[in-house]
Formats: sequence, C-alpha cells, structure tokens
Amino acid sequence: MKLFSTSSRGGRIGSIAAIATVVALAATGCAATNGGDSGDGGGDSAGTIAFLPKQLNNPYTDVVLGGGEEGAAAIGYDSEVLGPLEASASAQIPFIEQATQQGTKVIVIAANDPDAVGPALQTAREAGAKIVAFDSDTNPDYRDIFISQVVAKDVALIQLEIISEQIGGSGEIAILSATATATNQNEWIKFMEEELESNPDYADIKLVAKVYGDDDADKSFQETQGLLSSYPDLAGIISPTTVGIAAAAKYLSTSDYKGKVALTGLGLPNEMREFVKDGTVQEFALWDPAQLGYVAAFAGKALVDGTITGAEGDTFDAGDMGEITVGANGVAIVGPPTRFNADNIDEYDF
Ligand code: RAM
Repeated sequence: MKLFSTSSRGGRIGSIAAIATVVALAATGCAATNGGDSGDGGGDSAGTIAFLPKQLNNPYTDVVLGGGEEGAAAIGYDSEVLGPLEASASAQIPFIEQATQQGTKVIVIAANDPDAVGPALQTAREAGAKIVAFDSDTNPDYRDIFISQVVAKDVALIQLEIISEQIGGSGEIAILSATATATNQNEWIKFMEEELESNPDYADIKLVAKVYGDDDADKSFQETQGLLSSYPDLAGIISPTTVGIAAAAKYLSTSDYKGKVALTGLGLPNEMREFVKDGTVQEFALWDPAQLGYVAAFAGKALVDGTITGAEGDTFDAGDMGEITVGANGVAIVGPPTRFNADNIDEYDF
C-alpha cells in the first residue's frame, strides 16, 4: 500500500496525536511514553520503542515520529519520544543512557554524529536493546540496521538535477547544510561533489561554498544572507535539509534575489508551499517522512523477535509498507524521492 498521499492513510490521525506529544516535550527537552506501560512493558504491551531523533524542535522530526508511533502501535509496542532540542553531536548521549536504564527494548535513533553516540549505544546493546538507526546513520558498528528513506546517492542526484535545470546547467552554486557532523548530510554532499566532478553534464557548474545552518532556522537564515553577499555571482543554492531550505526560502522571498537565485533541496511541502506559490522556489524534493518512522518500528520488532539480525538479504514485514529487504551493510531502503512543484504541491499534506 502506498502511504504517500494524505488521503491514503487513516493513520495520519495518529500522526497528529504524536505531534502534540512532541510539541509538549519540546518545552522540556525530555521524554514521555505513549501507550501506558514503560520499560519492558507490562499488560498487553510487547515493550517500548524509544525514538531518539536528531532534535525535537524540527517539523520534519514531528512527521517522522508520527509514523513511528503509528508503527509501534500497529505492532503492540509502546512508544517513547526523547531527545535534545539542538542537533549537536553529544546531546543525544544522556537520552540513550536514559532509555538504557529504563530497559527499553528498541532504540530508534537518527544520529547527529556517527561516532559520538557509539559508546552509549554499545552499553544499550549490552543491556539487551536492539538499535535501529534511521534518517541519519550511526557508524554501522553501533547499530543492528539502518532504515534509509531513499538510496543516498539518489538523494544527491535528484537535487543536482533540479538545480542544473533551474540554472541552465551553468553557474556557481552553494550548499546550505544542517550540522557539520550529520551522517546523512555529509553522505549526500559527498555524492553531490563526486557527481559534479565526474558528470560532464555538470562541467559548467561550480560548487563555491558549503555552509552549515545547524538545522536552526535563524542560523540557516543568516548563512543564506552570508552566501549571497559573499558570492555575488551565485546562481543557485541546494539545501538538503528541511530546516535550511525553509529558512533560505524565507530570506530569498523578501530579497532582491527572489526569482534570480535558484533554491532547491529537501523540504516539507507544507513549509514550502507559500514559497512555491510566490515564485521563490520552483521545485524541490523529499519523501514521506512518516514512512521512515513507521518502517523503523517494524524493523525493531523483527530484531527483538529474532526474525532478522540486520544481515544482507534479511526480510521483514513492515505492515502497510509491505515486505522490506535488508541490503548491503545492514541498510534497508524505504522508497524513492519525489519532486514537488506548483503542479503537485497541493496534493501533499506533511
Ligand atoms: C532535516 C534533517 C533531517 C533530514 C531532513 C531532510 O530536517 O537534517 O535529518 O533528513 O532535513
């Protein structure tokens, strides 16, 4: 079943409840459990899945967690959301320790840094927890499986294709990323750099700068401003982060650069709609983030049940998303990216 469109999944109701939980948590930066039982669970619960995103106060995270909580409920697990307010490298460690002390069966984590979280995850595993990385991988030594929404190289390629189309295949471009340590961001940027070097279609495109907005809207806004003043010939910006692209669009939309400097990257349709409609942005890409959380919950169950170990070729049931096969290096891919533009953006609600 395809979960992409808003109308196709009643479970979006579950997402709304989850968002309310996360918003409440954002005020305190701590954790809450949905579903009654905590720890290994009592009553009818199979146990708890702890979701530890890069940061709580990120609209992308809210959508991912909505899918995660829906997935956990579908397999009879309680879900707990915990994590820091800022996406810094070490900020997740105390939350991993907290989940470990609670005897959480599954920790689902989007790593702010592939190695900083390693020792804490090792301890969690020694205590019996299964580790599912999603969105942004840990070093593979520290997790059982990585749920990646899209093949990493495809995420890079679609953004290059779009920017190239928009700048006529020639000119200076810059990348506005999230944090400098984020595994997902750095992998996508690496593939973009390799493609720019090797693909003759991009011979006339020059990457002049990489800047980091730390998935903080204000910093991303300022970095955009800085790029435009430092590089007067800039033709386009790629921002492979939902926070970055929305902040850059906000800056461009009221500046003289609107419609002149192209902007693309990875954005949430609901955050980008106004900028597509006012002509600031022509086209950007993403996937349905809820699917990522949903599949991660099912992967956790399969690991706990022992039906998979995260080895290449393992398969697991992912409910409405069907059967998922684990690929090389313990990476399971959920689905392809989609382009959003004026023609289709109103069909999406996330
Ligand atoms: C931001 C985060 C996240 C990334 C999305 C596309 O919200 O950096 O990790 O996957 O953008």
